[in-house]
Parts: sequence; structure tokens; C-alpha cells
Amino acid sequence: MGSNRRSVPDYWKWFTEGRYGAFIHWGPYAEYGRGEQSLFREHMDQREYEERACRWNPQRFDPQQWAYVIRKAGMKYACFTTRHHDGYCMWDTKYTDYSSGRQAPRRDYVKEFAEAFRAEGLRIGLYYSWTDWRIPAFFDGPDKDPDGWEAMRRYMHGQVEELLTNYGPIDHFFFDGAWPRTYADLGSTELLEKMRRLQPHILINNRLGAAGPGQAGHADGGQGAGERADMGDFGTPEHRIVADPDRLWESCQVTTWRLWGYANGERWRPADVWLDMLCECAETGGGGGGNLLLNVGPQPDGQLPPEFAERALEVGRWLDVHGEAVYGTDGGALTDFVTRGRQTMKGNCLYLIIRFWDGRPELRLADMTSPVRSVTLLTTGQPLAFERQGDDLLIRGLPSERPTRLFPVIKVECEG
Ligand code: FUL
Repeated sequence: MGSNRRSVPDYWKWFTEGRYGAFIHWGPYAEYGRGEQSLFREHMDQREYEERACRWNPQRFDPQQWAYVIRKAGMKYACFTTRHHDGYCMWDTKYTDYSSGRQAPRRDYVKEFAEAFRAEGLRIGLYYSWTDWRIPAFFDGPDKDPDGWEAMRRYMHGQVEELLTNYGPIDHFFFDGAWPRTYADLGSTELLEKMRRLQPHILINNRLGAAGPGQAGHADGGQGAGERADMGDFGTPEHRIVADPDRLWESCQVTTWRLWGYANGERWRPADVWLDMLCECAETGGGGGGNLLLNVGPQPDGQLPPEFAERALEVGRWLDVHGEAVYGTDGGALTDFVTRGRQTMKGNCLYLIIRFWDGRPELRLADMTSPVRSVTLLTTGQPLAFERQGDDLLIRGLPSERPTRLFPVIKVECEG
């Protein structure tokens, strides 16, 4: 069987095999219930936003509960916003008082997050935005304000160093908001060296700045958007699933239809849409990467929205039964299956993940020439009869009723 497995060091296997993680966008912006960019999008008065941020004091933050739900959801890691574009820091940083450590909560949320998630056996990711909307030097750039720029760069590098020094092993780091700056302006090369000294096994994403001036790039960072092509361990397609030919990749997606931070009254994507994104990542990426980082914007009081927990646990129950079709799978396609669902492979097994159950007793796989040893309906464990017809494989005895609300899976074990 063909495989597009990419060779990665053993210490990155948790990422390539784990496939599925949670993105957590949480900060004072949750109070507005309109996503993570309320300040910017709504041209809000900055002072007013800051005053309210300093008073923000969630009473129901329970990181153990988050970690429990996220593990039960079948996710293997989580990436937490330490600082979004509003500049508010979710840890007790020595570089500013504008933080959860020094304002109303007097809590180090990064520490609490890392400890609780590690205790559940989850890997730890940290998100850090280069952009801080409060600091004009970021937008003015180094030419207009060299001193302001230098101070800001020291501040950012210092903060990243703090995050990688004080919170134990960090597995994953997600930079964001590098636009419109270049990697040279940001000092990305130097910072990356330092990060790898502090955390030799860390995976760092690609949002590290444009290759040069005039290649400003896009929020999405990468794939022709002006990011320097050779930077970062994994690509970060946003709101889309597309393989990065040069490195591992992780598609980040929202669970509502639009926003990342808590969005009051937003419509939620249903569980089958989540699951299909996960299976599409597995199918598209295989062993060459292809992760799904699925977002949640916790409520301002610190609780996970019940709509999130409900869907996450439903997908988690599906993964309890069908996880082998998603975790640690290789890429490559054996048969044409797009009209019915997704296909993944692992070793000598092919998994057919069926979105559209037509209730017919037979399923024909075209051009499935590999010799087959057995066929099983993984969902129920029931063995299925099969027959070779020329180059096709005909599978028989499928139940007329869809055997699960989410996607039934057929496992085809080939010889050798
Ligand atoms: C974007 C940001 O601007 C969004 O707020 C979000 O954090 C997303 C993951 O990245 O570029």
C-alpha cells in the first residue's frame, strides 16, 4: 500500500499520531460575547476596554473540568491564548501589570491551564500574538520609531522566554498576528534559537513574519501569503483544510460559524461537521501531517459553553469506537470514495468513513485491486461478506439502518 508518511522525530509523534487538539481563545474579550477582536472590530475606546479588562474576574474557571472534557473528547492536546491582540496577558508576567496575575483575578491562568491539562495526559500548546493593539510601535515599524520598536521587541522576546521557562515542558507554540511585519523585524530567527534551547522538543508554527518588506502576508500566515517559506515546524491553514507540502500542518477551525472568542448567540456547527473536518484532515494529511485544532471560546465566567461540551463528547464517544481510523493513520487513497465519505489507511488496513449512508446492503469499491483478508463494520464489530468482481470489491450484508448517528466505518484488512 502507498503511504505518504513523513519521517518525524519520535518526540513529535504525539502530534502526528494524535491528530486532534483544542484551541482555547479565552481572555477579557469574552465579556463582550462578540468574539476575540471586539476592541478592534467595534472601534471600541481603548481606555474603556482596558478598564473593563482590569476588572474582569471570572468566578467559575475550573481548568480540571476543561481538561477532563477535552480528554474525553478524544483530543490529545490543547493550545491556550496567553496573549491575544488586545495585549492582556493571561499569566503573571514581570513585563507588564496588564495581566490576570496583577489585575482582578490575581491568578496565573497559564500555570493553572498547563498543570491541569498535563495532569490529564494532554500535551500543552501556547498561543502568543505578536500584535498588541495598544502599542503604536508595532504598526509604525522599526523605521519610523526605532527605539519604540526595539523596546517592544525585547518585551515580546522576554515574554516568550518567560512562557517557555516557567511552565514545564511546552509541546506546541502558536504565534499569530505577525502581519504586517517581517521575520527580520520580529527577530524570529534569534527568538526561535532561544526557544529551541529552552524547549528542545517544541513544535513551533509558521506565523513568524513575512520574508521581506512588501510581502506583508495575511492573518492566516503561510502558503503564499508572504510568510518566509522555510520558517516553522508546521503550517496553519485557517478556516480551510489544505496540505502544506513543506511541513507538518494543522488546520485551525471554529466550532461556531465565525468567531474564536466567546460569541453569545452564535450558531454552533453540529458534531458531524466537526467530525468531518477531523476525518478530512486525516484523509488529506495522513502521516504527512494533517491535524485539526478545533476552537472553543470559553464563557466570561470561565465555563466551557455547554454547546461545546455536548458536541465534543459526542465526537469523543465516536472516537472511542472508531479512533483507529483517525489516530496515527497514513495518507493515500485506495479507492474512489469522495461521494460517500472519507478514507484513511493504516498499515494494511483501509478505513471507509461513511458520511452518506444509503441503506443499501451492498457497497462497491472501484479499482480496489489489493487482495483482501477481511472486512468488518467497525461500528458494531460485525464481519461483512465480500467478493471480488474484476478490479472491484463488492462488500455485502450492510444493515439498512444507519448503525450510528455519526459516521459508520468499514474496515478493510488487506493481505500483507
Ligand atoms: C487569526 C486571529 O486574528 C484570530 O483572532 C484567531 O486568533 C486566529 C486563530 O488567528 O489570525
